[in-house]
Amino acid sequence: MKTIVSGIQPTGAINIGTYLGSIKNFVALQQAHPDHHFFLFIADTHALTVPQDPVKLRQAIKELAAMYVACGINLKQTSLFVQSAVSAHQEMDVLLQSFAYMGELERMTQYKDKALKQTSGIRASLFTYPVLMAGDILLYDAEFVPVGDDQKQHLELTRTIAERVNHQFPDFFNVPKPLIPELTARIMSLQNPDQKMSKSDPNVKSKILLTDDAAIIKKRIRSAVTDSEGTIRYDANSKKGLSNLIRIYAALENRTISDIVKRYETSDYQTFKADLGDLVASHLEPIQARYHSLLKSQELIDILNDGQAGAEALAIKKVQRFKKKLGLGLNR
Ligand code: AQP
Repeated sequence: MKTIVSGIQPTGAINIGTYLGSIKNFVALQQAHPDHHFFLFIADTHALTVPQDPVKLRQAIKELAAMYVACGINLKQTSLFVQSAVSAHQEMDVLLQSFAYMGELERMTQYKDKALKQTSGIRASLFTYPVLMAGDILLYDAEFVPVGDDQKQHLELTRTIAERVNHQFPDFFNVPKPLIPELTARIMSLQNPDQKMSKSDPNVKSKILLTDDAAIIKKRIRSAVTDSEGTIRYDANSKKGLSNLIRIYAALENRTISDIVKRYETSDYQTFKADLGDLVASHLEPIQARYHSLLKSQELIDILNDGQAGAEALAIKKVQRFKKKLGLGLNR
């Protein structure tokens, strides 16, 4: 079975950056790869790399699961589950710790960035995060891993770890390939276009949440930082804010950047922003309706239970085979 793996951390409400960089692509990928099975998980263990309130974390897990389904993933082709419920992820993490080197982990830019933002103790799990991520992917012998730009370095390390294991035990892991969306690899903050739009950004104006109502969405886009030139054209260096909005527009309409620029070349920023506000709001409306009905339903719990069973069927066997290869236990 050919597989594609991806996860999202339940570290806050999902914004349009994660949606365009990750979730929306799954739906397209599922149509493009009908012969592949998708393992999509809520990366709750990863969330513990920074402090979490347990009550909020549990709620965020449920909300993320509902959002995945509401965004239209094809459940016939997907095992959707909570990472911590499949203990093979933790086991694989421990085993792979012995195949990653300190120097490699020290070079990870996400670790360095996140460590800089911490005011108190930096957790060891933040440092070893990429090893858990490697385990998440290698457990299912993923062929592809759809990721945003920020996860590219972690995926390269996953490939290195897989190749290191394969050197000792030929062909044990499939070496996964990243799938990085061209247009939406990095959706930027609406207030600081030098920074990625992030769940953990405390500035509410920096992002559009998938649960925001139409009035808030339009307000956020109206107040998005652009420039004073006043001409609608794409330049990711000198017009970062406007170019970010153009990318969001193009991705939602499944069009190219030049289609959008051409359409608005004689318009002003106000008109463009008003149209983008309408587009985002109407795109999210059906997703929000499905999300709210799923949140309260038994259907969501059933989907997660089925997903967990599907994931365990593969993951447990892979860990057992790995332990045996490594010479662990007595293999009675
Ligand atoms: N702004 C973004 N643009 C494009 N892709 C993005 N992704 C996240 N933000 C953007 C992609 O979504 C997937 C899930 O990401 P994640 O939640 O596991 O981790 P993250 O990248 O650390 O996301 P955040 O929002 O920045 O979370 P916090 O604030 O908690 O650290 C990944 O494929 C990611 O690339």
